[in-house]
Amino acid sequence: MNILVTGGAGFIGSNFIYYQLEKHPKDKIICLDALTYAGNLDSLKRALSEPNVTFVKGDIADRQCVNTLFENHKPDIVVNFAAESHVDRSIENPQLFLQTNIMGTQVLLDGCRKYGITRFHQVGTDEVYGDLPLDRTDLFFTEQTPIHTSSPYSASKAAADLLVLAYYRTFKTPVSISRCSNNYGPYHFPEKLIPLMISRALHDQSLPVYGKGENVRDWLYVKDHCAAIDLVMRHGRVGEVYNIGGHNERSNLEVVKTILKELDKPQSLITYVTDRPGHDLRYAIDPTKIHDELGWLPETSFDEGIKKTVRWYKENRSWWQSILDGEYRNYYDKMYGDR
Ligand code: NAD
Ligand code: TDX
Repeated sequence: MNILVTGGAGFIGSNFIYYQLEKHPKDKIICLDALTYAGNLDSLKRALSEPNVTFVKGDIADRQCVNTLFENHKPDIVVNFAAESHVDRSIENPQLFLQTNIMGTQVLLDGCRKYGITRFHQVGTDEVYGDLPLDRTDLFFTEQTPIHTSSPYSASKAAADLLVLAYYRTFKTPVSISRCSNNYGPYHFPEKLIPLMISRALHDQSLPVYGKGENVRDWLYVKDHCAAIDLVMRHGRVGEVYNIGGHNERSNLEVVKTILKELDKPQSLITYVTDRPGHDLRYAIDPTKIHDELGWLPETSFDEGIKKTVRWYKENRSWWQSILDGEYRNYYDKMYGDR
């Protein structure tokens, strides 16, 4: 089987490639990635030495590049991780999110139509459902929850999901979509909450918590997400959406305090900064469908996963330090300088 993994040099995509190599060593993997600020070939070092992994640098919105890739590599399955993924950046520059997340998805879908595939799998997000109130812990996102987006990022991901479903209905393209809650684990870019807090705490720098730190996210260890995507793209029903989450809800403040405890650093590092505009209050996934249909269950509890993650960041300092020393530093100063 030939599997085209777009965005494979990013956080979840790189973890997914390692998961595939372990679980399906006979399959051939072609990684298409534009290597934006978030793409990092260092994350794929071990994978790229495998004979069944090919890397192609290119943009999913570049039709010529995508068509050539289909002609050369004849993928059976296309799994689309490539995206602009950071909510704060989408508030600064929505246009890029529309270009990559919507137009890019459309170009890939056209490639699938033109050349034929057995499955196009779209890696989606729970953010398309908007948010839930903090005081209604009985409520969860199901696949029937209406789309109700808050940020340019989530709006672009929702538009992409709708396009994917439109290609299924109109052109019978064999698609599936998964919508996952917040991931964490190795190779997570240090602009996102957990790696940002770990890397800053290791430098004894202040930890910028938005608002009062009360917002709740439903955390899933990245390997559990990779296992779920693998099941859906191979065995999930065509035309269906599957929610993925492990019932690990934590407030941001709880997460930051857990990290500080793990690192034996003082809580005085916590600094409350101006809230994110439009900040979603609470995400919480109901994963009943993927469990009942495909038998998926997460293997890693939050307590275990956060320990593993903190250890990984301590042991792989050069991976994130080189990011912090580069262009990213200007972004951090711009984002947090006047907050
Ligand atoms: P990431 O930002 O770490 O990685 C994105 C990757 O896509 C990078 O390697 C980047 O270079 C590449 N890319 C960006 N634009 C591209 C383009 N035009 N053409 C080709 N490659 C391009 O993101 P991530 O956190 O790994 O997220 C992967 C996917 O999972 C995204 O679609 C995201 O919406 C979704 N998702 C993420 C989470 C999460 O918690 N991180 C949760 C649910 C869903
Ligand atoms: O400095 C920070 N301080 C802070 O309090 C940052 C970067 C974040 N936060 C808060 C905002 C959120 O409530 O932490 C929470 C998590 O923030 P992010 O790591 O930016 O993630 P989020 O906005 O929840 O989106 C993530 O999960 C869903 C991914 O980035 C998306 O790609 C995915 O779809």
